Amino acid sequence: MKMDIQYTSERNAQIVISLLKAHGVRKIVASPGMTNICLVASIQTDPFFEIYSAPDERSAAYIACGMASESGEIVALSCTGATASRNYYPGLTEAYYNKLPILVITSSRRSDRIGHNFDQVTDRTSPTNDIVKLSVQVPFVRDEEDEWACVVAVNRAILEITRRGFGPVHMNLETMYSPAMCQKPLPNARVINRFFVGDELPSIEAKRVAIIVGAHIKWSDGLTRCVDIFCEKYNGAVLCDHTSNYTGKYKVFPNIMSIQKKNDFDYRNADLIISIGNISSSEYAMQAKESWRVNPDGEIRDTFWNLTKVFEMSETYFFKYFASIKEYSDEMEYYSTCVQEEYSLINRLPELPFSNVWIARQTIDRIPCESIVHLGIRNSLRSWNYFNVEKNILFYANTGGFGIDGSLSTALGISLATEKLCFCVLGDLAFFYDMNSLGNRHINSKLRILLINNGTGMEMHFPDFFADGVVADKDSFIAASGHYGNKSKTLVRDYACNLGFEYLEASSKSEYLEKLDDFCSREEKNYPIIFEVFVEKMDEDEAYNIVSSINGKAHNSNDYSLKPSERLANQKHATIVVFGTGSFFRDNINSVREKTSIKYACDNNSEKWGTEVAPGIICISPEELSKISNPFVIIALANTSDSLIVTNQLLDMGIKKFDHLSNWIRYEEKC
Ligand SMILES: Cc1ncc(C[n+]2csc(CCOP(=O)(O)OP(=O)(O)O)c2C)c(N)n1
Repeated sequence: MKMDIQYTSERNAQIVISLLKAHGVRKIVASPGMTNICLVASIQTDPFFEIYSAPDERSAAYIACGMASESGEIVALSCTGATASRNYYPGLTEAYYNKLPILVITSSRRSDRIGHNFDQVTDRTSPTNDIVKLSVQVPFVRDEEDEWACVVAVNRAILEITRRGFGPVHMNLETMYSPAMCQKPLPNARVINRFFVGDELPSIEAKRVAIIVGAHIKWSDGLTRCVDIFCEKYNGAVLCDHTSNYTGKYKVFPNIMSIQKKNDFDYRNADLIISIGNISSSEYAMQAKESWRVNPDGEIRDTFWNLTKVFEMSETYFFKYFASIKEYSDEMEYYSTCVQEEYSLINRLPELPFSNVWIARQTIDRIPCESIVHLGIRNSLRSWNYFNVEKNILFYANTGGFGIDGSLSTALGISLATEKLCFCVLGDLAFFYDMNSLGNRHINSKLRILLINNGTGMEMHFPDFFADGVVADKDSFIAASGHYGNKSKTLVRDYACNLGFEYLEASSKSEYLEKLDDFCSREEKNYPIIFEVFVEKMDEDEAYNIVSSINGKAHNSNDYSLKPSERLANQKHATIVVFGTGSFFRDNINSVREKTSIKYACDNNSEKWGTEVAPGIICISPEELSKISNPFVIIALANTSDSLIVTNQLLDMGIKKFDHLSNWIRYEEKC
């Protein structure tokens, strides 16, 4: 007889259970308690698992050691709060030094309660060094980002147990004691796998492959060749910005497209992303279902929220292997589409005001071949990334920490380690932050600094960015305008000249172009140069606006950083459905109607289907809801547990745009 297994409504526990199954973790030693009820109650009826009970946690951990060493399988432990997990220490110490595959799942009420005299809530956020290889938190899921964080953390924890020699790993699973055990079937959580050199590697079925390169050190010719051949065989393209330093045949520069307010370009439609390199300042809004990460560090880094495979190996090994198992294909359709889109947009770019973007456009092709350019965080980096350059220039930016504090020092460091010309482009806040480095006695004549002085931190001014929606006055404290001589014409000049720099200055397009040849000259100079360019922040603003509107305007349909009522305003094209038709719905329906027009109500109770639950509002079934295109669901349930069940139900139906009416009410009460 098929058993009717029901799982907890707590999403984080569902994710743990689903991934235990996906990674083949069957054996569990459970100790008694309250906070692990949701987990244990769910798995005890699932015949996949083989559960043993051990009332004493100290003994449980040693039992797991014995089972793990004899079976060679991963053995999971489950315990509750109080001092339960403390009693795992002796057994885990044994497991750590004997490299036994044990997964410790400690359950707990929410970690926010640690240290506030709540009974049994102990701190498990930093375990002793030699009891586990890794410890992760699996918090209660309240939104999409929590869910993503749980999926990644649980995959990472399970994969770590068998990586680079076995060993115990810990996860702390939060609970809210949800009584509902009505989830069936168990929703699948995204599985991440890791591959090593020598493993049988998976095949690539994707029709279009986007290789996305973050900040990357200089490429070897061998790696460039392997990637280019890979692109020719798999209909691939290399999506990158300057800091990627890729100079091969299949380079696409999508920043000019991805910055568009209306980004409806086909470059986004790759089937697979292969991610290499480090942190990038570029976001391409890809639509790919899946991403793979290739890096010798083998870490789980889910930059695109859809990671399924990590390849712990060199990039060259990876691309060479995949290129070797496939014939050439005639199709380079993906690359040609991307490049056509990129160039057609660049060709439509109108004249810009005198600004960082205008300067980038004028200057990038004038930088001599074989130079090095260091781009300041972040307006300079962004502006220069709109424009591709077909020359051998090496680019750097401090994208590791994104600080504005060390651009000049880093550029100086580069100039000390090369014979090449070194350019540094940066804003005034970044310049003054680090200007003492210009007095360093090792400064040399290879250094050329382009200072774009707009008298403010432009990042905080741009109309589309977060700060704009928050406050009107950004100059006073948000963007730190007016400091450092407030665009003084003499401050930098005198400092630079006194330190032996050649000083150039421009306040208009014509002045800039007049001096650009000198600044970019290939000729060896006797002095380092500072070229200070004074631009107006209004022009910076306008230039950004023009660049980001070449393809027309559009709005963001699902911006989670907005207040609840603002989110509604962004759902103009969605069909609004209220889920739940009980008393909470009846009490609040009028106030919801004041904010938006409701198309339907929906309920799990079949008796309500087809009836008018409020004047003019018909109740539909969840099945009917799943057929509506572009729904936005307002969950009208006061009880957290019920809301959770419906949240899970919607996610399972593929509906990701929803909000909780209770949040709105709380928000309005606060205001
Ligand atoms: C050390 C540090 N402090 C603060 C920030 C936040 N931040 C990012 S960009 C930016 C403004 C930089 O202004 P500026 O250098 O004048 O360049 P602009 O944006 O005006 O071109 C700030 C303050 C940061 N990245 N690093």
